[in-house]
Amino acid sequence: MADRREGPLALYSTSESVGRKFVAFVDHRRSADAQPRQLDPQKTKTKTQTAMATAAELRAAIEAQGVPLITPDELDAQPNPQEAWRRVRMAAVWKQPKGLLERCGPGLRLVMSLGAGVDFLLGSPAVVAPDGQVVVPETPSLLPQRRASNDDDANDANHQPLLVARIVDPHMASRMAAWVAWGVLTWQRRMLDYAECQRKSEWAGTSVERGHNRDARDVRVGVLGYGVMGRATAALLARMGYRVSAWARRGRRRSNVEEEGGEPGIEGLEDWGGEGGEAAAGRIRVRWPDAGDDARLQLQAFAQGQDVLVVLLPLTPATVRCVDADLLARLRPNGCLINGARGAHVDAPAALAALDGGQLGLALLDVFDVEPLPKESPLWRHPRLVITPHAAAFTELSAAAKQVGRCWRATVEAAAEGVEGGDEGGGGGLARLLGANLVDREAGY
Ligand code: OXD
Repeated sequence: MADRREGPLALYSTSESVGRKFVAFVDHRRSADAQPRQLDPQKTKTKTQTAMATAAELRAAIEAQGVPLITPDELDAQPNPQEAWRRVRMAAVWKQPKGLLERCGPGLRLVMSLGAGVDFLLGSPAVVAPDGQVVVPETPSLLPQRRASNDDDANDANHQPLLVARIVDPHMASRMAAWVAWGVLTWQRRMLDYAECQRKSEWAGTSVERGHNRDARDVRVGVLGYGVMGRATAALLARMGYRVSAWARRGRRRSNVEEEGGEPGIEGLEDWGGEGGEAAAGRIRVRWPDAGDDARLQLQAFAQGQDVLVVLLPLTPATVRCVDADLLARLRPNGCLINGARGAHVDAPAALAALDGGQLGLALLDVFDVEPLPKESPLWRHPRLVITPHAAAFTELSAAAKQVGRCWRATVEAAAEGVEGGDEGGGGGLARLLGANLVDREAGY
């Protein structure tokens, strides 16, 4: 058990399943060794073998970055637990138990998600699962925006911003893009039909007998969400020749685009900072809602006539259940739905009905209201539904650990320099130091 007598601390709390989200590059000759495996972050780039990490390996990799991680139990076992909790400056968490962060003292400046999503931190509305059960997100913490810097004096001037950060892994984005492309191809090239024929050892007299090849240039793909994942995915699909549009939740100024709120922008991809900084050949039509009009109507207009709808949005109160029967009805018949974001984006019974009625020819889902997907869920069994277990895009362990290390150093540095508060970003110097890892709490990502 860690015995930490002085200095700032980083609270570490994860759900049991945290390791499942990460892959580590390991020397396969040693992977059968005792647990935890020896993962040398310096060597990870030279190995081609990947393996699922364990929670212990994640912790070890973060500690190797110099982050003084400490679990709640270890904090409670300190000689002076109350004082130890007050020394927590940052919390690195994944689906932490409810009420945990509230135990930290006012010195807590940063809560960092050990994943790409932060909905479990910012709170998302309860949703109704396909079986009618109301699902309340595991940890609707609803982190306060600001915390008093002094327990006895909670006046505004003494309130410090509580910032939220997340992991941003470009490899994760390209993994997501590949998973989506696989789904689009599975639908476009009718792989489920062929697989069924193969099972029956029969082509003749089946639906594929007079099949034709549909070209990518005839397929319209709408990507909902134009963040790190959405951009990588749209770029890959555009390179593959699909007619790609993207739905951004708000306009963003990029170096090569003139953005007019609400106007459809045509964006070249030169600004895409994906892996290798490669410029893509295709063009992507990017739209976002005009503040003046009903965003829902505009989303419906975006979905109208698409063949494939890909969901890569953050989960916020504004996006929960955004894919419902009405939106699916806007697609061209026999369309395709792909969800790599959160289960709560999609009204699953509506998706099942659309599959039954032929409005959808295929749905590919990686995320569900309840994970792991309960055995009794009808989503296991529909013949036109392909499911994966939140496995579309794992995070690379060493990249995640380095980012946690960087954010930790930023937190300590900002505290030492007294540059935490003050400016319009609400986080002052720390917000700047966090860079791409910083979450815009209002936007929800
Ligand atoms: C993840 C996430 O990182 O879903 O896997 O947020």
